Amino acid sequence: MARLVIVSNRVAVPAEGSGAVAAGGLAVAVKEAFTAYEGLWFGWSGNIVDQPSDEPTIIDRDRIQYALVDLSPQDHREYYSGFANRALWPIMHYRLGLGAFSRSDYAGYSRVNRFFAQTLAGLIEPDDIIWVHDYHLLPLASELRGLGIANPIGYFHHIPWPAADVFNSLPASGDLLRAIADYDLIGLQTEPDVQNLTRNLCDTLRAIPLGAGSLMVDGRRTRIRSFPIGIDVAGFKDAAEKAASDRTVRETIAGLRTRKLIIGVDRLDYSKGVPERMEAVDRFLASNPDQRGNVVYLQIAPKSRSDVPEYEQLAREVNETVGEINGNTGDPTWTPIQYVTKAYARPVLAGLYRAARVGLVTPMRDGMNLVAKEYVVAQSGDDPGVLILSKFAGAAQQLPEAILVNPYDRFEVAEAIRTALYMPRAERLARWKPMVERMTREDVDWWARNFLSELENFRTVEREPPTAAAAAE
Ligand code: GDG
Repeated sequence: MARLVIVSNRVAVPAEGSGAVAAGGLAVAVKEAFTAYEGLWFGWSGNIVDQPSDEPTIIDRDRIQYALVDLSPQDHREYYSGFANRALWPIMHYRLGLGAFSRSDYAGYSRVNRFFAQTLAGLIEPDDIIWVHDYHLLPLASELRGLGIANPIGYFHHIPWPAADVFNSLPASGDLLRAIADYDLIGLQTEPDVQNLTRNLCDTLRAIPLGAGSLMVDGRRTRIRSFPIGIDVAGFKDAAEKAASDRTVRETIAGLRTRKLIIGVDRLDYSKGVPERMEAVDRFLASNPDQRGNVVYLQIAPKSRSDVPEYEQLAREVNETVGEINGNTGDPTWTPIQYVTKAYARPVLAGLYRAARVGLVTPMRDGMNLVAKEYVVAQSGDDPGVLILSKFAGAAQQLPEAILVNPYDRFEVAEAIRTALYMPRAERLARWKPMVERMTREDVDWWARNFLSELENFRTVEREPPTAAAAAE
């Protein structure tokens, strides 16, 4: 059996004896990817220690080998909280005003990528294929190539790839564009993202298009394609069906009485548009006074990246917005917004999605957005709810039957809530059916197989020799 090496910033090692990988987006995806391969998963352990060892900690569990490295406080601050989450994340999500670039953070980002490459290189065998995940590791292939690693290396970018003018506002953008071309295969979530990166490589680095997504960049051939990530449809559907017996789900439904439930589920991140969505719900209640007391909006938003100042600020803003709306609009018998920052177990989440008449998924930008897909899959086929989805989420490309909205326009979102609540069953069914069918066909397994079969092709492809110009550099 060939070996697949997965590399991600954070590695989720399952508890001993659990027999499964930890739940959560990347962990589920990785599990699918490993079904056809022997697996090694390399990345950060989550531990911050004063003197990280150069030797990874190796853990063997359920057919997968985990190789974990620790980070120093400085690494964590500069590479993770700094460059990855205060410079790359906002820029990739079109939030130029929130981008905080610092040279020392960028130096830390480059240093940790080099450290990952040096530690990983010793574990690579000649027949391995390597699949790197996400924006923390853009320069990893370039570092590995510098150490003589010639194996096929693919990269999947989970977040949006912005238009060239936005990306190029990042002071390190030129270096990062050159580095990314060292991957054999670059996977993005959507076709517009593919066009953004391709155009940028062509305009900025004079890359030459070779057809079918392949490009020659600085004498190296790379391929850029969209691979929209899917979810574990069978598992999620099953959890949603069984969740009716769960206590939290039962009590939430009982507490609603005749009220209709509108649900939002997001990591507390400014890209997800949580305060903007609350303002839209407020607008809806203001212009539909007959609905006061008849709907409840439940927002589940587990805290995330709390050591990054922009996230702290967001948490405060959301608290204030919730307080203001509930204070101004609610009464002793009815609280319009129920807001919780604790994380719920996946089966509970699935049951709550199923109980909700409206799924409100309105990120300002999102690479894909798995919540939109989970909401669709969790619905009952007899009486499905309605998905309201931001047109700036990658998921909108695969879910055009949702009510698509501009999340910046709270009047439009308020109107969509009204449409969703009054939508007749026949229309709800007509919209839901094609979506659930597409999600079932294009699930996480489909995504992983597509990416890996494409990456496998690079085993056999003769790498293009460098052009004379590139060799002379
Ligand atoms: C990145 C990209 C892309 C949320 N609250 C709870 C909980 N969640 C789960 C959801 C969903 C996941 O977290 C969030 O996934 P998203 O796709 O919505 O967003 P990101 O975390 O930003 O993910 C995104 C994704 O990567 C995959 O490529 O789609 O665009 O930004 O699965 O259900 N899970 C549990 N309890 C919670 O309270 N168990």
